[in-house]
Amino acid sequence: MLRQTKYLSKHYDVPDGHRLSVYERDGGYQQAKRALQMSRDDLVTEMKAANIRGRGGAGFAMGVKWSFMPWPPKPERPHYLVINADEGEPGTFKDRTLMEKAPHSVIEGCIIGCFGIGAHAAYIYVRDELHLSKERLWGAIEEARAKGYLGKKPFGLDYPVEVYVHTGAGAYICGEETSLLNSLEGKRGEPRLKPPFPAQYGAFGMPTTVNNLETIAAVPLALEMGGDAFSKLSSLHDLKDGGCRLYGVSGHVKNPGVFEACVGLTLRELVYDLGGGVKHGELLGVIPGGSSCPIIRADDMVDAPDPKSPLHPWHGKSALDVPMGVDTYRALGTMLGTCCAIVLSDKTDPVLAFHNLMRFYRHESCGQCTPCREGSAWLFRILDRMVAGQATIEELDRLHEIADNIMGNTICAFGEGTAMPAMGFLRKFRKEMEQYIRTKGKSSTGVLAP
Ligand code: L3W
Ligand code: SF4
Repeated sequence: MLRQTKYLSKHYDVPDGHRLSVYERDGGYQQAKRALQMSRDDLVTEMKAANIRGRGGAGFAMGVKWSFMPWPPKPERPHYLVINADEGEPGTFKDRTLMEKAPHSVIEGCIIGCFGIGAHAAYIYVRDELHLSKERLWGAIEEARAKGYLGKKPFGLDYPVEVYVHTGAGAYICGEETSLLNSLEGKRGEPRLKPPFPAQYGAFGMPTTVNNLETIAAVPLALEMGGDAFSKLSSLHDLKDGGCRLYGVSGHVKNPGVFEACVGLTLRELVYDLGGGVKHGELLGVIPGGSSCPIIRADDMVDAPDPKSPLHPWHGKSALDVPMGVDTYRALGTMLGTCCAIVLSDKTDPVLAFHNLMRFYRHESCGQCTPCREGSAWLFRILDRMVAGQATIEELDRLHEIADNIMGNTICAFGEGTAMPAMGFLRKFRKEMEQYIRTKGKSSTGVLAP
C-alpha cells in the first residue's frame, strides 16, 4: 500500500500552485494572521506539541529550539530567524521542491517563526544554483508584501516582519549553520565553535534561530491542525517524532523523486513502493539520509533484545522494516539525516562507492581543523590507491583509525559526517573490500550510473 500524503505538497501538481491566489484559496496565511494574535508562550507550546524534528539532518526538536531564544527580546539585541535552504547534501533535493512549488508556505512559516522567536526579520539562505527556487521565493515575497502580509503592519497588526532571500555561492560547508551565518554576514564561510549556539550569538552577533526550510514550511500546517493532531500523523509520535515530511529517494531505483508521507515510513516502503523498486539487480544497501549517514545493508537485521530500546518492537526483523525516525535510526547505528535515501544496487562495488564519497568530503572540507582537513584527504588517498590496486589489507585498519581520529575532534559536524559513513562502509563491507584488495580490483562489479 502506498502511504503517500498530500499536506505539505498539496499544491505541487496544481496549476499555478506557487501563486498567492491558489495558496489563499485553501486558507493560506490564515495561520500567520492567527499566530500574530496569539501569546508567544501559546505558540511555542503548540509547536513543541507538534514534535517537528529538524528536517535538515540533525533532527533537533524545533519547538525546543525556539524556546532557547532569550526572552523577552532586548531592543539593543534584535532577534533573527535564518532559514537554511543551502541544500547541498548529496542525494538531497527536497527543499527545492517546496521553494519551487509551495513558496508561500515558506513565507507564512517565516512570519509565524519570527513571531515565535521575537524576530522582525527572516533571512532565507538559498543555494545559488537553485535559480527557480530563488525566483519563486522572490515572487512570493513580492505577492505577500503587495497584499500587506509582510512589512510594517502585516494583516494590519502591529508586528512588523520582513523576509529576505540571500544567495550562497555553492560551498557545501555553508549548509552548516554557523558557517552559513558567517557567509550571511559577508565573511568567509567557515564554521564557528559552538557554544555559543546561534540562540545566544547568531547572525550579526545577535540571538538567532536557524531552521531548515522544510521545518519552517511545516509550521503553518502544524498550527492549522493543532500541534498534537499534527504530531499524531506520525507512527513515531510516542518517540516525539511527529507529523509528515518529505522523503527523497535516488540512485538505483526505477522511480527516483521526492514524496510526502507521515513520519514512520519504512525504507522498504520508500525504496519499493514509492521508489518503484531497485534498478539494475538487487538491493545492496541504502545510505539513508544524504551521504553523511552510515549505510544500511539490505541484509541487516535488528538486534534489540532490550525492551527499553526504541528498536525492540523490530527485534529479529529486517532493518528495512524499521520506521524511519530520528531515534529509531540512531539506535540502528546510523542517522536519518535529511531523509533522502541513496540506493545502491548489488551491481555497485562498495569500494568504488566509498571512494567516490570520500572524494566529495576531501573536496568540501573547509580546512580549519587538522583531523578533518588531513583525515579526509588521507582517507581519499588510501582509497585512490586501493582503486589502483596498490593498497594492502592492513590499510583497512588504517582507514578505520583515521576516521576514528576525526570523530569528536573537529569544530563542526562535517568531520563526523565524513568519518561516520567511512566507518559504516568499513564495518558493513569488510569482506568485499578485502576481496577487492586481494584481486587488485579484478573481482570488482564496477559502479553503474543511476
Ligand atoms: C541551543 C543548545 N541550541 C543544539 C541547536 C544547534 C542546531 C541544532 C542541532 O548538524 C547534521 C550533521 C550533518 N542550545 C543546543 C542548541 N542546538 N544544542 O540544535 O544541532 P547539532 O549540533 O545536533 O547538529 P548540526 O550541527 O546542525 C546537522 C547532518 O545534519 N546532515 C547534513 C545535512 C545537510 C543538509 C542539506 O543539504 N540541507 O541539511 C546529514 O546527515 O552531517 O550531523 O541548530 O544550534 N544546547
Ligand atoms: Fe572545517 Fe572540517 Fe573543521 Fe568543519 S570539521 S570546521 S569542515 S575543517
